[in-house]
Amino acid sequence: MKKFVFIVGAAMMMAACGQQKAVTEKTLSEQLADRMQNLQQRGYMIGHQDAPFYGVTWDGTYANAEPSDSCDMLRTVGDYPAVMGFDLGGWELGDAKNLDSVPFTRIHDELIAHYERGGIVTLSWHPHNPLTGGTSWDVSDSTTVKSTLPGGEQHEKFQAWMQRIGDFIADLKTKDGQPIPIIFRPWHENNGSWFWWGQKLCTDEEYHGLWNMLQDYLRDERGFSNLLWSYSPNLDGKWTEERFLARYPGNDRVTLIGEDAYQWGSEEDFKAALTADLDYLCDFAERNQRMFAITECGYKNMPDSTWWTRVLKPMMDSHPINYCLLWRNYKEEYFGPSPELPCAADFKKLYEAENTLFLKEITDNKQNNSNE
Ligand code: BMA
Repeated sequence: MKKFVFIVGAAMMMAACGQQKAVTEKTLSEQLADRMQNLQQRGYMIGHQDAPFYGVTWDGTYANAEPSDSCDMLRTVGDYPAVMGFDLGGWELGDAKNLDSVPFTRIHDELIAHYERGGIVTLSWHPHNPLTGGTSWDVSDSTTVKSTLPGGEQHEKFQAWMQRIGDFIADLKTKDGQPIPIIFRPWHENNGSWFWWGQKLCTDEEYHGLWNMLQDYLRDERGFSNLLWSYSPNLDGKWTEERFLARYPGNDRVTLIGEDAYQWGSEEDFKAALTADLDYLCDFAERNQRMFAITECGYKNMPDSTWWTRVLKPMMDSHPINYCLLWRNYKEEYFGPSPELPCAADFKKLYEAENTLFLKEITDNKQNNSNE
């Protein structure tokens, strides 16, 4: 059993009583930000993408699957991830299943279920290429972003896509009809050039145009004050302030700065790049009073059974990060733990560490900070 820092909890309860009025006036996304900041005083949360749908040895995506309790993290350590990630790719076309074959009805239900069990939820979006009809990864035409902007040939189509995304978000409500606070993370990994909104696929102005168009629509036109906006480029290794700022949407548009960081090559290269990026981005976040998270992470098919505590954990321990979301587990490509894998014992060590937060450790805190 882990020890909790009761002093922090007591201080937060006192603060919550003293500021009852201020707290009730905050939007759902501001309340979520407060909760995340409070949690960060205890450590960082661990998350997992698509946790309730499939895993290394099981698949619950079939048509009439029951809401699942087969989550690989739960099977490995006996607790759910604190943060669960879900993806909307395909919804823009009206598909019944997302790009990873998960029925949208299940995404809707499991996102709500995780929030209702006290967890934190995040949505990403891998939309199709509106110009070519290909996937997010279709980078064959560098005018795609431009085509979605006002005056562009795909602008009308893209507006319809945004409307569909808005309709999905509007449906994410608790049983008593309350909207769910969601970390929303569009247009990610934009410093790479593998998505149609990537570095070489649009100018800085076009990228800002794309970001602002989506945000202005969802936040202002549709009025979704439950979305906490996350800007999350990819592992870079050589950020400069000038280059980071060139596509940063701005403090008025971003609450959480993130980075997607996978080890693809050598351990040495990964450590050097991530350490450099965490040094820079955590400092940027602090200077700008934003939060920071590793918004996607992993080492594909985990070839190293001690990676969690030997490689990743020391870098997270030495930087002020809010959470780390491991990417999805499925049988051909997995980034999280599973009891059958050699890395399971090491993941249990990560779980046992005092500064790593899973669902059970964040749910008491939720009660201290909620308005209900
Ligand atoms: C990528 C891979 C793909 C997947 C996509 C969206 O990183 O995992 O297989 O389709 O994310 O989830």
